[in-house]
Amino acid sequence: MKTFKNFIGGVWAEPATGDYFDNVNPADTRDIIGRFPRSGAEDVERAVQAAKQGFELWRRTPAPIRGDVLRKVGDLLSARKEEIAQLMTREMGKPLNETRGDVQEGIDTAYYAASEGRRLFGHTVPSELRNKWAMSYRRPIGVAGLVTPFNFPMAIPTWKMFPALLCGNAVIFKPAEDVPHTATVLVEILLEAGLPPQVIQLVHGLGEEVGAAIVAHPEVPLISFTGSTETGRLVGEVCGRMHKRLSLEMGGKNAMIVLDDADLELALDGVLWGAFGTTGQRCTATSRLILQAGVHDEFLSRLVDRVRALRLGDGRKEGTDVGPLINANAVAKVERYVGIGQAEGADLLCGGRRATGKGLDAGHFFEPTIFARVKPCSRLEQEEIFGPVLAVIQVESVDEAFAVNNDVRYGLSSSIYTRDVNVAFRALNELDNGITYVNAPTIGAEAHLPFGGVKQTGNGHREGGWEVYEFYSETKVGYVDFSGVLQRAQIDTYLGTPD
Ligand code: UN1
Repeated sequence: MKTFKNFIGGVWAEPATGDYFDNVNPADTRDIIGRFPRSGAEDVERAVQAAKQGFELWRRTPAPIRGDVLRKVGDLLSARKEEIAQLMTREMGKPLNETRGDVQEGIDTAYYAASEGRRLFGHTVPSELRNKWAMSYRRPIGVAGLVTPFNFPMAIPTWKMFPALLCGNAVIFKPAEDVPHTATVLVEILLEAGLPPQVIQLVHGLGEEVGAAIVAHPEVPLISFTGSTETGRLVGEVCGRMHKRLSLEMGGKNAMIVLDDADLELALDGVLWGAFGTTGQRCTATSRLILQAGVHDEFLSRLVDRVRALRLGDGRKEGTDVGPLINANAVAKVERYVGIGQAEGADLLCGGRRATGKGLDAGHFFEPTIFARVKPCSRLEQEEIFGPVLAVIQVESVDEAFAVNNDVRYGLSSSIYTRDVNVAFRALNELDNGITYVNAPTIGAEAHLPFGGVKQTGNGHREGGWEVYEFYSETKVGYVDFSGVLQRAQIDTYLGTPD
């Protein structure tokens, strides 16, 4: 079995701890992909010291040149897209068409970042004084600690890493322990593209050990974390105490609203993809379906037929619709919520148990599950499950649908199916989410638009698009007075000093 290493200080390095963990294929737990370092605080310390050196070099590299490296990264990802998708599916389970999309999101992010190297706009504005210029511009910050989840092993690390690098920061990358192989390949590609080796450090291991050490390190001023709201709260507490700049992307309980006038066939395709794509393991997953009374029964019966026909299996096999959950803990959590749903009196229409049978017994498979007659404000309706469980709520009116959508503590994405343009625009205005889709499901964000949510989904920052470049850089203002005399702002112009 292959043993993998960290990348610290410009070399592939064994962990100071001497410990390793197995990386297991969730579709077949007998298939071990390799052993990866279970690193500790000493590895993080070495990574930070190396990254500080990398930062000194990289921040002096002109942004367009930094962008050229990222363009090359995009080219290399494109050339190896199929091979990387294969290893990603083996490592985290989702079907190949999804891992191909995940790599494509990384490619899109790379090319967008490359182009940003020739923008990174500041402002030049008029000064209130004569012969004086006033402008703002962007500077890198330092070492960025990036802690990423398993569900998008390529896209999410690239969302963070490419803007961080483009802005001139050095990076310490701690990928989820379920997907260390994809992370290793990504770092190999960055190096092949010409990134100076000290600029990127890869430290494998567990969140409680490596992630926590990065977050708490005084010389890492910038932290970006995607994961659960519970862990995000701990990260936020530490960063708050230490005055760090922090971007959090956390939970979701995203709803799709289907109104009486909707195109039902379109909405059916949408909910299948939104709820059961990635086995429901997306922060953008459709985990609630809000049906207006006029279409409720018909839509549900058609949906249950479609869900029963979904094919579970190894994502590398042609024809697989739904892959496994990521690990045994995820299965246990989903089982727990099925129990909660039943105890709360919701109707279990399909699924609700581990999937067994041909080719499934050695993997973490769970049957796509639908609960109907779910009560607003019940736990099943409120809490993030991160699995293939859809909670259906019946409503009478548009107003009630909007109220149910908004009455959760999360606010990532929402979706509405209607043919009424006025209602569609009302939804854009009134749904409390960072992203609202009209006539499309709750998933499918594109790399060049800001991504993130309101309420307890985030802390006000956005990934993707133009906004993320503000997170990874500091605004600085420069004033140049070329008048040759002392000019006093707020005073000389307004107190009548002559020309
Ligand atoms: C996530 O759900 O964790 O919008 C990220 C989407 C993807 C990214 C999802 N582009 O579904």
